[in-house]
Amino acid sequence: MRSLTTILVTGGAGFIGSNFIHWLLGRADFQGRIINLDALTYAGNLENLVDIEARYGAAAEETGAARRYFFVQGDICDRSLVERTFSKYQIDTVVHFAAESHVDRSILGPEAFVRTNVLGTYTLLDVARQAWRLPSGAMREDVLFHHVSTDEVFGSLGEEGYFTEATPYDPRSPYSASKAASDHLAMAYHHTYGLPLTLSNCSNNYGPYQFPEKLIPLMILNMLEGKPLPVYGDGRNIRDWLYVEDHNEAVWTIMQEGQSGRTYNIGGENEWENIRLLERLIELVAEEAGLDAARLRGLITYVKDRPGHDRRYAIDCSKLKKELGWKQSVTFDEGLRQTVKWYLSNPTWVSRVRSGAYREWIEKNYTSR
Ligand code: NAD
Ligand code: TDX
Repeated sequence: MRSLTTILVTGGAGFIGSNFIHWLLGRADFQGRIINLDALTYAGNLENLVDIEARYGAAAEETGAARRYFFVQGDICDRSLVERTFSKYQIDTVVHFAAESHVDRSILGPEAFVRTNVLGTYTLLDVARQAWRLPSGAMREDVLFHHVSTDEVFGSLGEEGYFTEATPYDPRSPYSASKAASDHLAMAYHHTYGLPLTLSNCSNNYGPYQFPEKLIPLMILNMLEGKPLPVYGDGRNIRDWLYVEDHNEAVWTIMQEGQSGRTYNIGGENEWENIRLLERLIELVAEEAGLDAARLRGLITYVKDRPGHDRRYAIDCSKLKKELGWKQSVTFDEGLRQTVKWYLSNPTWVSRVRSGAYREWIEKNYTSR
């Protein structure tokens, strides 16, 4: 029986990780503790977690409640820090989100991707293997390492077909190659050392707190600022979109009930050509922000294609649905509208993230370490 009570969340200050922490601590049936280990790269933002810190962090102790949220600033490649964190908090579960995650950056500078995604994942796996070994040499059975990965490891689809758990890996960008390597290491630690481990490969996420270098938040903010909307190539590449809360619910379902040593595909069953998605987003932003849709459409600018740009991703997630009973709960229209509203109602977050000024804000406002 998995313990799932003292959870090391890596990359918890990023987009999906911070949504995961909100989502899990908001569940009445989870009474455990979360330790968020994050290096606070450009993509990590503690402002995403201010309410969590206030409610479950050091401030909670002052009111006599048990502290359930801890933040550790550090690099997953730093072995001694990872070891200290395991030992100090007696970690029984890891959910590993930390990564360099943006394909365009991986094309410009692959080294950080190899370092964090490959070496960082190796470091976490190896520390977990040592920390969770019993004096008898056997591995504890109440522990779990959940490795979060992407559909991009499978490569690119043509007009037909879907990625299943049996699709051979065929990564085509430095980002997806580094994630593929991390997936192989994770599975190797399960097979070789018996590390209790589950792995998920998810399609494109969207929702609050996403750094505005990714398609949806970039386009929303550029519309609000009247800037060009850069569409790569012919705009007809296809992505399968999933609301971030649905991803997190799937991850938690797998952590609770997934079989150790198995991988699970998570997807939206919601394929959109980039240009069609942009047209829908324009309608929503125009409605929600009171802007003129025709003027926004005039901002669409076709630009040079991303090198090695994968044509189509589409996930077959029937195994997760059938075996573990998960399903998507947020429609694309609802999720996109909620996302647009979130960016509209958080102008301060947006301006700090756009200017990089949130770091000064953290220094001034964030006291608990
Ligand atoms: P993100 O870039 O928003 O956040 C990454 C977080 O990891 C940041 O908080 C950053 O500070 C932290 N980090 C980076 N390097 C680190 C290091 N060396 N040590 C410690 N922390 C470090 O990423 P995201 O979009 O939230 O993605 C999270 C995970 O989900 C990644 O593993 C990604 O591959 C995977 N994924 C993302 C998507 C998506 O659409 N965003 C889809 C499928 C899978
Ligand atoms: O300005 C843009 N113009 C554009 O046409 C950007 C930023 C993107 N695009 C296109 C490229 C892709 O076809 O939009 C699509 C989505 O691009 P991204 O948001 O960069 O996502 P993608 O490359 O599909 O990867 C995402 O999904 C899988 C995440 O960034 C990964 O972390 C995740 O693993």
